[in-house]
Amino acid sequence: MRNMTRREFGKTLAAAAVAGAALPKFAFGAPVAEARAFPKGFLWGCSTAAYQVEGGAQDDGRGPSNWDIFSHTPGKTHNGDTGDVADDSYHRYKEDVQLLRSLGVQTYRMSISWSRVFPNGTGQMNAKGMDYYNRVVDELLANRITPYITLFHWDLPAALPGGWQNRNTALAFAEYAGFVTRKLGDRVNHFMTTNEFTCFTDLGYRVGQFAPGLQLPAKEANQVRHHGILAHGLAVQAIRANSPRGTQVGLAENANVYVPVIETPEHIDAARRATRMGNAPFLTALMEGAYMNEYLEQEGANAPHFAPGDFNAIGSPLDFVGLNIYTPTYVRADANSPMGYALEPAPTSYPHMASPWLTIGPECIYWGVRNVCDVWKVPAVYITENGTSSDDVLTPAGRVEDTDRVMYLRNHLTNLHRAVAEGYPLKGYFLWSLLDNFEWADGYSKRFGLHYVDFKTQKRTPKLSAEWYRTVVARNMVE
Ligand code: GBH
Repeated sequence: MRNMTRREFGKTLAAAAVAGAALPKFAFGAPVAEARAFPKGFLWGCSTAAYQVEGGAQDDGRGPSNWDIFSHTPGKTHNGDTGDVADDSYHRYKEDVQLLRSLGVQTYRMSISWSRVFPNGTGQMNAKGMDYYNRVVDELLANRITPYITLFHWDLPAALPGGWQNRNTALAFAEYAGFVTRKLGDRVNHFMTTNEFTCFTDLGYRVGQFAPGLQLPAKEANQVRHHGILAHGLAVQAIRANSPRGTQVGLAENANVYVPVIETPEHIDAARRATRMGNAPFLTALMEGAYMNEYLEQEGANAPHFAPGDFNAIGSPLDFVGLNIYTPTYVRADANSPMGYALEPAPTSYPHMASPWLTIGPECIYWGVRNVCDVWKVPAVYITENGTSSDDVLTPAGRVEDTDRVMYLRNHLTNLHRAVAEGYPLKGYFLWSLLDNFEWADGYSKRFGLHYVDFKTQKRTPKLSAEWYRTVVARNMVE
């Protein structure tokens, strides 16, 4: 190195000082790895559910479920669509595992069709049905993808008398859960009992929009809710009794997510109160091992009946809570209301995604995690579903440019990162969904997949969002 004159040396120092003051720490536009990096070991995955993807409705001895019957009843689903064929994953699961592999995800959340394993719900087991899940699990593991299994994602064996109106259905569920964990527990370490209580209880039995399509009075509908959470609790016990030590048990719940209208202590407090009361029949009851007095008072003579001991099961400690998060509910402090909060309904101008119910508010994914952790101190949380429908168009060139889905996901993951940065015990994220599939009452009219499915040919085409998600997973970071 040549010697510098004093003057040159002085100039260099001055320049460095100026640069130090004026330049940002990182160059503009360059990715900052630390900024939105998820922790090492964070699990990225995709989610599906049996009735929405499998098809093979009558194959190998599967019994009918309430959704087979409901979807085959005229007027119940969009266009009379059914899950008879769906994505035909019953026959194409190997191809679907390769889609997961090409995304680079570490995990896959799938559900089991109860009536494939027990065609009548109880009694005689169907070995061929169980074998299918053995094959899927083995295929996933051979591809180094960890299965997370939901035992009940709404498809209830039709043979069970009275469905969820009958308390015995909860007992039957526990038996089935114990059986499946005995069969898969050597290879599957994570089980979720039920998916979204409100959908298979209230929407099925009170509102009637989902199977079995009943509109029961409040007293009976509240009893259905109770049987739902009892089923969960008894299943937790059955899974623990029938699986190796270390098996992790949780559920997937679409808890109402309350977002403070302004992030100030009073509104944050309101969001916490709303989290307890707004989830009183379900998550609150599980987490606290009791119904809130306010819930019982509110329901009065219509409050559910419960047997002594029910809450021993219902309040069983969980290893994790899975949250399905799509939309926010805004809440504010309100000193005039008995519970100290008031909900803010969305103005008519509030924007939404392709499904009208899917109002946009990406901060909900952060508040969902935060509220649940702050209120109940849960040991671990997963986002077990998050995603959106889009009016996807397959171009002649074979592309789907779903920029709206990418927008939705990017905003949610950015907000989810905040939960990670603040130290909440978030372990993983499952995107809904791997594939376009049978969207319940909306039939095939709403597409939620990272892969476009041509339902005539069953051809899968990765969308722009698949490419985007692959990049997120590879970098373990949202840009
Ligand atoms: C999840 O439900 C489900 O777990 C999954 O199976 C489903 O495919 C996915 O979301 C996408 O919908 O039509 O206005 O009456 C999310 C919670 C509850 C949202 C029922 C739609 C119907 C609203 N869902 N709700 S409306």
